[in-house]
Amino acid sequence: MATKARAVRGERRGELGGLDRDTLLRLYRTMFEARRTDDQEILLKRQNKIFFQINGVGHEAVQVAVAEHLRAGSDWFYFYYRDRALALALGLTSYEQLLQAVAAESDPASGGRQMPAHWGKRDARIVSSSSPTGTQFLQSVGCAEAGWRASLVPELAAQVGRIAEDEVVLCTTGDGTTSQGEFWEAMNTACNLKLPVVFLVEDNGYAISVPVEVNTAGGSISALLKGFPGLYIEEFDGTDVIESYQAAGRAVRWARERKGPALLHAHVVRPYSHSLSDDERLYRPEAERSADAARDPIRRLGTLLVQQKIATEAEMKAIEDDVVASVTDASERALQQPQPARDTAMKFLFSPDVDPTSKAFDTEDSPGFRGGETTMVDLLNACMRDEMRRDPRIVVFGEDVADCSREEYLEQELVKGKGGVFKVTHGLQRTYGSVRVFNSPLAEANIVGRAIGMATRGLKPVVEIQFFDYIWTAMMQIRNELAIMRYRSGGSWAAPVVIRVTYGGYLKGGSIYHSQTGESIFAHTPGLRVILPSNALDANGLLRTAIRCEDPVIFLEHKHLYRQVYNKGRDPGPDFMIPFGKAKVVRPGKDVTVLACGALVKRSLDAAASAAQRGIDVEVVDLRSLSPLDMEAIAASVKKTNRVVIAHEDSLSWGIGSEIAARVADELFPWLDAPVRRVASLDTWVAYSPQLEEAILPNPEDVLRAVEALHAY
Ligand SMILES: Cc1ncc(C[n+]2csc(CCOP(=O)(O)OP(=O)(O)O)c2C)c(N)n1
Ligand SMILES: [Mg+2]
Repeated sequence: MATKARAVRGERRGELGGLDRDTLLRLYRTMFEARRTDDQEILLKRQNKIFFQINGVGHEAVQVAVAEHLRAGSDWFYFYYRDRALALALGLTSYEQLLQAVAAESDPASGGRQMPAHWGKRDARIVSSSSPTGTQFLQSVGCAEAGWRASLVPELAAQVGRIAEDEVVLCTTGDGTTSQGEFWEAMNTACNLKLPVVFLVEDNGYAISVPVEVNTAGGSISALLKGFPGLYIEEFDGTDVIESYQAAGRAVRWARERKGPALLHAHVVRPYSHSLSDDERLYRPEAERSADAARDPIRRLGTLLVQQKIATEAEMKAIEDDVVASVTDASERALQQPQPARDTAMKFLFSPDVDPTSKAFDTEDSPGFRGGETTMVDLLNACMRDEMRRDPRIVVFGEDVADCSREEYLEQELVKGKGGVFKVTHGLQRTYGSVRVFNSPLAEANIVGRAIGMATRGLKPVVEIQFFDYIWTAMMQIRNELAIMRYRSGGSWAAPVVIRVTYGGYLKGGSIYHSQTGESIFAHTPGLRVILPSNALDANGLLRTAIRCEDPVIFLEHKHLYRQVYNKGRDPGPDFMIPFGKAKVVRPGKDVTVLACGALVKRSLDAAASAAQRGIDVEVVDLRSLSPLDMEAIAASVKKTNRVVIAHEDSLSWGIGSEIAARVADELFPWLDAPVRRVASLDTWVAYSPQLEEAILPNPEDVLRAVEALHAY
C-alpha cells in the first residue's frame, strides 16, 4: 500500500510536539517492533527455544522519544534490560536482539555469553550492559569524564578516538535501582564535574514486587534530587511520546550545552509483570493493573495518530503487518544460528593481542640502572612518572593521591603536596597536571566504576585503593564489571584498569582494618591479573607490565614493604618489565622448597638462613604473580627438592596455599617425598595488641618449623 508523505501542519503539529508525520510513524513502528520482539521471545521461551526472557513492555514511548535526540556512534549509551525500544532505535536490530536470546555465537552484544536484553553494540557506542542493578551509573560518569578530560589534553584527544564537542552520555535505570548507593555517588560526581550525562529513570512504580514508596523516600526520585547543584530535572508521563520527546529535548540540550547533567523522570507502566518468572497478580490488585493497561503507550500513540488523522487505521495495520513479518523472519533466521563451540569457553577473558606473560614483557635481564638504592615507594613512583610521560592516556586518581586539590596552593608554593597517604603518587600532579592526576571523593566504588567507564573508551586509569581493608565497597565493580567486561561482551569491550591497592600487616598496631590481605578473593575471580611484589625492583617492573598490558590488574602493594632497607633496589629505567606469571628463585637450595610471596619472602629467607645452620638447604621461590601462577617454576623446584612449604600472610583456610597445594598434589605427586605444608595466619583477624598480632601473623619460626618437619618426614 502506498503511504503518501503528508505534512502535519499548524495547530495539529503543535499538539504533536512539532513532529512530522514520517517521524511519528517511524516512532510508532519502532515501538511496535520492540513489543513484537518481546512477544516473539516470550513465545520462543514457552517453546523452550530460548532460555530467558525479560520484557520492555510499557516503556517503549519514552525510549523512542529520547532516542530522537541522540546520535548513535557519537553519543555514548549505558542501558538497562528494559531498553529494547531504545536499543532498536539506536541500531541494535531485532534480529541482533534475537541472536542473543538464542545464545548465538554471532550475537553482537555478548557472543552467547549473556542473557537476552543485555544490550551492547560497539559501533553504536552501546556499552555492554550487565545484570547487577546500578553498576552502569558510575561507568557512564567515567565515560563522560573521559571525553571531558581528553579534550583538555591535546596529545590525549588524538588517542581516545572521536570526541564530539557536544557529545552526551545516556544512562538509563529503573526506579528501584536508584536506591543503590552507586546511583548517589554518580549523581554527586556528575554534578560536581558538570558532566554531560543524561540519566533516564524509567519509573514503572515497582522493583519486581516492591513499590516505589518503599524504595524512595517520599515516592519520587526527581523530588528527592532537587538539591543537586546543576542537575536539570524533568518529570513527565513516559507513556506519552509527545510529552517525552519535548522533555527529553530540553534535557539533552542542557547536557549538550555543557550546563551539567540532566535527569529524566519518566512515569511508565509494566503491564507484563517483571519477567516471565514473576506473576504480578500476587501483589497488585486488578484495579491497579487495569489502570496500567489503559496507559499502554503503543495503544495511546496508535489512537492519537488515527484521531489526528496522521494515518488511517489501514495504514497503521500495514505498518504492524510489515513489522510482524520482519520479526518472524528475524526469529527464524536467528534460530538457525549456532551457539559458540564448546572449545571457545575460555575465550575473551584476557586480551588476545597483548600477552603480559610473553617475552615482549620480559626485559628483566637488561635493566638500565640509574642512581643509588632506594625504596619500593620510590620505585613505584618512578615507574608511574616514566609511564605517564610515555603514554598520555594514563590518568591517576583515588583518595589523597593528588599533591593538592587546591591547585593555587601549589602554584603559590604555599604547600609541598601530599601525593598519597604513603606518598607513592607524590609529585605526579605537579608534573602532569590536575587533569591527569586528581583526588576522587571518599568512595571506592566511585573510583573503580569511573575508571571502568574511562577505560572502555580508551583511557588508561591507574587508580589507588588507599587500604585493602576498604576495597569492599568497590567489590561489585571489580568482580562483576571490571573482570567481566571483555568476556561478557564477546571481546567487544574491555576495561584495562590497574588498581593499586596497599595491603598487609606486620605494622604493630595496624589492627583489623589496616592489616588485611585477602589476595585469594581476587585470584579466584576469572579475568583479573593479581600481582604481589616483595621488593622495590620487582614492584617497578611488574607495575610497568600492569600498565602496558590490556587486562585489568589488581596490583597489591604491601605497606610494610614500602620502606624496608632489605628490599631496596636501583631504578632500572623506563623500559624495565617483568612478565606476569614469572616466579623467581630468590635463594637456591636442594632440600625443601618454600613458595612465598609479599612479606613472607623475607620471612622465608630468614627461616632458610636458620635452617642452613641446621644443615637443611632451603630453596625460596618468590611467586610475584598469583594469577597467572608460574607452575613451571614451582614444578622445577619441587622436582629438585621433593618437599614443599607454601608460606602466605593471609589466613590459612581457603587461601592461595590451598590452591597451590592442590595443584602440586595433582600435577607433581610423583615427585613428592612428603605432604605439602602450609604456613599462614591463624583463621582470625589481625588484632591491635602487638602480642596478639605476633601470634596471628606467620613469622620466620613458623616457616622454619614447617621446613624442619618436612625435612624430617
Ligand atoms: C544488585 C542486584 N540486586 C538485585 C537484583 C535482582 N533484580 C533484578 S531487576 C530487580 C528490580 C529492579 O527494579 P527497577 O530498578 O525498578 O527496574 P524495573 O525492573 O522495574 O524496570 C531486581 C531486584 C539484581 N539484578 N541486581
Ligand atoms: Mg521499576
